[in-house]
Amino acid sequence: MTNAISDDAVFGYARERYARIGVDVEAALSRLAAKPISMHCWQGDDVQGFDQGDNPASGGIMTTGNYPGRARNFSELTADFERAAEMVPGKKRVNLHASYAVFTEKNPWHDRDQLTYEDFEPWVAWASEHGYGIDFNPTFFSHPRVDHGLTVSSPNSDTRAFWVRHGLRCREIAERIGAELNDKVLLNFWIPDGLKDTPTDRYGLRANLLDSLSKIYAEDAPHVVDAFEQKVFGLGVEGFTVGDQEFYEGFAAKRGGNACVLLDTGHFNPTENVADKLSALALFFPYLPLHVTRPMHWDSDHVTLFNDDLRELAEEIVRVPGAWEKSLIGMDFFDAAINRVGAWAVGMRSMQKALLYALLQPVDTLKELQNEFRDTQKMIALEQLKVMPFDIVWDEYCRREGVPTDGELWDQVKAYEDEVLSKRN
Ligand code: RNT
Ligand code: ZN
Repeated sequence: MTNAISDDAVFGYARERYARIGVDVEAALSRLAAKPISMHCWQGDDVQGFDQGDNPASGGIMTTGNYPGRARNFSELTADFERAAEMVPGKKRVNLHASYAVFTEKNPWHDRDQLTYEDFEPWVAWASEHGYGIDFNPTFFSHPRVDHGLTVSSPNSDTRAFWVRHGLRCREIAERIGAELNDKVLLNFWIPDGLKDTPTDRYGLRANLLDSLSKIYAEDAPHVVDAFEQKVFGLGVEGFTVGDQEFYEGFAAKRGGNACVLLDTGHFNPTENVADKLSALALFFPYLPLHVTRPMHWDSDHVTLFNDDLRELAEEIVRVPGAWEKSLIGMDFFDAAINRVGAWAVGMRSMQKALLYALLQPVDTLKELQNEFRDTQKMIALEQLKVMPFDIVWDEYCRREGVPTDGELWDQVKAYEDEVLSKRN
């Protein structure tokens, strides 16, 4: 079937509609194409990693579902990642976890407190080849040395020391990756430490955490952005979380330099608005790292979708002065119940969509309406934005970026499933 109206003509119409409300579509498209989004390696293998055998993730998190085709090693995971990335417009980074150290015959397995840069060299070579920047995370979960749900905050000094060494090694590795790539690496600490039931000594555990972090962060690491990710609770540790928002904001603010807090959109109480937090943090911190996910009732890490929460987050990234540059956007979902490559693509594309939606707004006018107390007019303007011809601009962006439009996506996902994923068992 041939189209009665060319894609160019359709796009020209949409561009004109946006111009009439004061939005420069071309400027929005070029801005978006230059903003990297960090794609998490762990969607491809259900957060299992390579260092603990074939064991499901544990330590406060869980992946559910058993769709066929999980990536089982470095070559499968990188192949799947590439296939998903080819279906996502815009710039990509890769977000790695320490549990994805690549062990070979020449570089046999060693534990997490002994990791070195060499364990990640295959990732660095692969990422450089594809032009991806790298972000990094220590892995304080899915490991036998997690003791009663605790690592660096444990009352047991051996346990603490093991995990302090892990933190130190990861910071060295991140610093080296940044130096090799001449880039800044986001090093994000999510420490799941907590208790199943009501604590009787909160202070003691938090003092241990502070002592351990002080050791891990004693040195400067100029290529690293040091981020801390709090959480309300984890599975099996519902009673208490050692590293909460107050702890990490205090720690990061006091340390200064590149230290900051990372907001995971699934880690707050359900009625808290994560988007609302950006403008406050932007006034105090040099970076705004994010884990974008879709919680359902709990931190379920469903695939991120183009919904109201995501749009509001993207609007803050665009509206808060400096937040476009300060935001380090990373994705953090893992669904094992659907095609994992499709999940990756949809989640990443949703983030891109939300940023585009936010960029296609007359930001200065909207601010003026608020500041001049023209509230009814503001309401009408926001309602109009919801029905603008957004899909046409999105399709054009996909075409320019050489990736499938939404209408073409499933066929590509299905072809990879048939050719590659369905042959794994
Ligand atoms: C867990 C945190 C954490 C992990 C990843 C694997 O609740 O969100 O960021 O999901 O590091
Ligand atoms: Zn997270």
